[in-house]
Amino acid sequence: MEHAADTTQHRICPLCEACCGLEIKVRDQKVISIRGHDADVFSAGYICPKGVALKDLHEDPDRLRTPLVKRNGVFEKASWDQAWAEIERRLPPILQAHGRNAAGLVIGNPAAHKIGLLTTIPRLAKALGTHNVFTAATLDQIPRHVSSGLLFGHWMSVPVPDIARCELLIVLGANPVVSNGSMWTVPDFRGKAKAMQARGGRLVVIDPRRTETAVMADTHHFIRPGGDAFLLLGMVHTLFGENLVRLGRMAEHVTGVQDIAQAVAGFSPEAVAARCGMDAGTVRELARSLAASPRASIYARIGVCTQEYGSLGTWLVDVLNTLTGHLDEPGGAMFPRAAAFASNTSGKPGAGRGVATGRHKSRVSGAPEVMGELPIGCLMEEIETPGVGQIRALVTLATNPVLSAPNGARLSRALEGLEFMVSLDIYVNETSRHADVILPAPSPLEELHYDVAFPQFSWRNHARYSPPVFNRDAAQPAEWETLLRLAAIVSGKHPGQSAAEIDDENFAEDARKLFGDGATAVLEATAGLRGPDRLLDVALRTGPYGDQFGKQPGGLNLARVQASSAAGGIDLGALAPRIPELLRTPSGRIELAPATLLNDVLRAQADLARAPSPMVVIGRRDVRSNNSWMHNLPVLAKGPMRCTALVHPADAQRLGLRDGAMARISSDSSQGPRSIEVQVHCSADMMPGVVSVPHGWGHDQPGAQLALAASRPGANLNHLLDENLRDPLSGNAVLSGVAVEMCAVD
Ligand SMILES: Nc1nc2c(c(=O)[nH]1)N[C@H]1C(S)=C(S)[C@@H](COP(=O)(O)OP(=O)(O)OC[C@H]3O[C@@H](n4cnc5c(=O)[nH]c(N)nc54)[C@H](O)[C@@H]3O)O[C@H]1N2
Ligand SMILES: Nc1nc2c(c(=O)[nH]1)N[C@H]1C(S)=C(S)[C@@H](COP(=O)(O)OP(=O)(O)OC[C@H]3O[C@@H](n4cnc5c(=O)[nH]c(N)nc54)[C@H](O)[C@@H]3O)O[C@H]1N2
Ligand code: SF4
Ligand SMILES: [Mo]
Repeated sequence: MEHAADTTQHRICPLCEACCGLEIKVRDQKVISIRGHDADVFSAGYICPKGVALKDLHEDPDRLRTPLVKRNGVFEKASWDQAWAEIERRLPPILQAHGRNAAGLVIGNPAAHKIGLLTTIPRLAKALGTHNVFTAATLDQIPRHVSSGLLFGHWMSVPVPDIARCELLIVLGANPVVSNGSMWTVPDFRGKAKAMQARGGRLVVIDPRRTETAVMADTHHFIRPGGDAFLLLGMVHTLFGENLVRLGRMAEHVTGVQDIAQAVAGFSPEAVAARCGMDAGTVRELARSLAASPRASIYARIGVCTQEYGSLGTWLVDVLNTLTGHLDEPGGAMFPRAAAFASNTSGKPGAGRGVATGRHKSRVSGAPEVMGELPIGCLMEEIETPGVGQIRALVTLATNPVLSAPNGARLSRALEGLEFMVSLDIYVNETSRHADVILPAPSPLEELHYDVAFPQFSWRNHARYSPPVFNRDAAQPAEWETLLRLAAIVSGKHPGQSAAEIDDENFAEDARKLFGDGATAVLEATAGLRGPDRLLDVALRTGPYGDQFGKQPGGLNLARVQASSAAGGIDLGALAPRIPELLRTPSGRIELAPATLLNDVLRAQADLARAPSPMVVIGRRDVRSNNSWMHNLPVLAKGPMRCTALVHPADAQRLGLRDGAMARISSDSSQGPRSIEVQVHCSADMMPGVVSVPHGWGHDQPGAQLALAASRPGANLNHLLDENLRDPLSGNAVLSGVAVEMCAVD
């Protein structure tokens, strides 16, 4: 029933990369309904069940409303002043005694969705001054950044399929019907793919499981997990072998094509067939169809990144799109042009410094830094191993590596050995339970929203902003304020200053650096703004569509984007070609054949004949789940158990597994054997020899405060995986294609 006092608020969903526009009805400070915002220029009313669950998240009794301080091993509710006092008492002395690297910083996935975190984390990281920075990127997409950085000169220059115009889309190791897209912001993938099919286009899916995306595809091929780089090498080989290379407009912008021709010489479709579990004819056909379609692209995601050859595979996808003339072409793989915060729209167009990796290395294993971070698999050894630079104090922001990363049991033990740990989180989860102080983040409905990262990967250009739906409790700071206070404590600067004062000082200093004599005018033009709003205003105004502080009347600024919220934001048009302007490589070209990747082809060559394991495990996502943290929300948690092991009926029969009964899955990692028990579901959608188990479960750990999740904990896939297995180029964890054994539980 409509009510006179109801108000309608518009809000971008902060939960996944699709960034859907929501319409939220509010009465008496309560959410009454959440639906898709039909007028949203970008998502046009699309929504998934997780968006609706924002109501449950906001109301979740387990969500933290006050800081917690652990005393004698037990969390006690504390005031913000008490929490800050505890941090001040315990954290700086550790850094003073042992140096900056004694601190570790771990950043999780939700940070990517929060402007307050993304714009302020660099300040905290600088204040900490540690090399020991870890993020969920090394469980996820860092290989994607490696290829982008090396080829195009910036980590965030990611080509995405131009789905509105393409006629052939090959999807490799991604399930966008369920995940709603990743490193590709594409709400309602299904609707867009259907529209492509209706205009005669084709969707091809390559996945060890006949996924929800594969089901709607025109063609689905199974692939042996971990075999993608080999399939792709075979495809590149075919392009050269059959004279199908057509660089088109890219010809004058690319270097290294001949090096690639030489590097792939040993990877004929026949040579790679066994390694990727596909026949040579299919490999060849895939290459031919990509080459023959005028508007086509190949897109790969997490299934390809979370492998031993994660960087190689991701790079080869870019190589294939380039060699077939689909890079930067309408209907192909194109680069979005974000309205704010994109490094590939700032500085001098067409060339730059490029990227570097390995500027420092992890202390224990010597793993190279990539994008300023170390592989999260190295976190435990850095805490456990004595010596100079040992991590003794840890700051975690919106993360749950105890469930999300391999071997959480070892990580839990390591965390217990820390001298001090502080977490910024909304829950006492399996990771933050180990903290000495937990600082609560507000409910997402209590924060303003503008996506910093995802417009850089979006299917169409847009600018959208949401104000907070609710006011915060008077004592509850915004996340950016919490981070600035934390940064002040560890740097010893700004004693006694409020977050607002610190922000004003920081901004004035940055404005002087950035605008020189123009700083005063910028300060005046943004007076009245603070925190992320002020940074956003500057980013929009100086961005590619900006008003340039009045020089481009009619251009974007914060006020204009804010004013468009009820109308569903501002549409900035279809993707348009950006090469060479986008490039930031030293040569000003697409450096298509970086030495590190050519070397990695040699590693693959040496590994070409590796025999298959009889049974390997892969992951799975479910629409009603989000990594490790939405299992406490009633609207999502209801219904059948989602943490199940899918196996092919023939495997079940061979192994004596019964549908619906429990099975033990065991692995033999570098740290010894480990096993979990999961309910079996027989499914002909699985490739024989492959078992699929979702990640993010295992909520049976003592001390976590997630009552509903604990009532159906599920098993932790990552307990089986090996923290020491990773793609050496990017540091990304190997989460897919790991050898396991299965047997029935008596
Ligand atoms: N085996 C396997 N493991 C995987 C994956 C896989 O495919 N297979 N996927 C990996 C991927 S892609 C990712 S991104 C990682 C994710 O792993 P993580 O980044 O470690 O985190 P999440 O499981 O998403 O948990 C995030 C935590 O942030 C908290 N949180 C939620 N919202 C907010 C907020 O607004 N502010 C703050 N401060 N905290 C908040 C929640 O309490 C939650 O516990 O998991 C990875 N792990
Ligand atoms: N509902 C829901 N949505 C989410 C998330 C969630 O947890 N739940 N997580 C979000 C996050 S953090 C991310 S990063 C994105 C990820 O988004 P996607 O990359 O689309 O993720 P997945 O759905 O895990 O799809 C990976 C696919 O790779 C397949 N696969 C596994 N191993 C291999 C292999 O070796 N080769 C090939 N070719 N395929 C393989 C799997 O079967 C699976 O279908 O999803 C986001 N969206
Ligand atoms: S698809 Fe993602 S962004 Fe859209 S409503 Fe669902 S969780 Fe939110
Ligand atoms: Mo992710």
